[in-house]
Amino acid sequence: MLTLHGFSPAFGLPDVSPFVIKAQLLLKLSGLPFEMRYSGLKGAPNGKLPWLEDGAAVIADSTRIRWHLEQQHGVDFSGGYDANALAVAWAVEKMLEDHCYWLGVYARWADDSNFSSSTVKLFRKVPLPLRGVVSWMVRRRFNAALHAQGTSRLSDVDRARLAQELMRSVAVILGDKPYLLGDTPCGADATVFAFIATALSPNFTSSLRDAAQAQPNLVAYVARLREMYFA
Ligand SMILES: N[C@@H](CCC(=O)N[C@@H](CS)C(=O)NCC(=O)O)C(=O)O
Repeated sequence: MLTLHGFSPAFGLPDVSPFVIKAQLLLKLSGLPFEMRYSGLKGAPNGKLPWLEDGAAVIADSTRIRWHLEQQHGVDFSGGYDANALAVAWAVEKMLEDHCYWLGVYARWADDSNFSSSTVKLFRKVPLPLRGVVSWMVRRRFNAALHAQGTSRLSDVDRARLAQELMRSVAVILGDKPYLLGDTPCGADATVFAFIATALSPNFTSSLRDAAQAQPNLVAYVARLREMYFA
């Protein structure tokens, strides 16, 4: 049995982490039986989630999980598309993981109003006397990462513009197709769903959410895949 380790469902999403949602959807697309375990970061081989247990094998990182499913279980995530289409899909995936991700982290951790109305709920299981200090420490770590990566050094106007360009690009590539590249899903659909669904979470007010909401085909895509895979 395959076991996928994640954080937990939250904010109307299958998981707090878009990378966990991506891995979850890859497993669903693979058709292989698997179970979810919400074990937190304890035991995570590289200190991050998701990670997968497959018998004695331990695989950290959502992209490595995909490669593992392809190499060890013969899963074909190409959807039968050609090399040009798959190159576009790979670029979209990495734009979402390395760019959209940080705009989302900014909305959750740097924005005071979102933090105090929603993000702070992630700490509800921490005993009360420690809750304030633990949430402060985790927030400080995310804000340091946002500073190092650069997203928090931009103005609100620039972040909004980046969010709009990003969502517009994905929306143009998706067009009116049911999946990113056509009539059948490919591996990149797991990433597109995970990151656009996360951006659309109603719990966080942000220019990222506004930019996603401004693209009706992205909103419809997320609703469709949610109904098909996470109903
Ligand atoms: N490249 C990794 C990224 C995973 C990742 O960044 N996970 C975050 C949650 S979204 C995490 O576990 N962070 C915990 C930490 O940094 O302490 C993947 O694709 O799985």
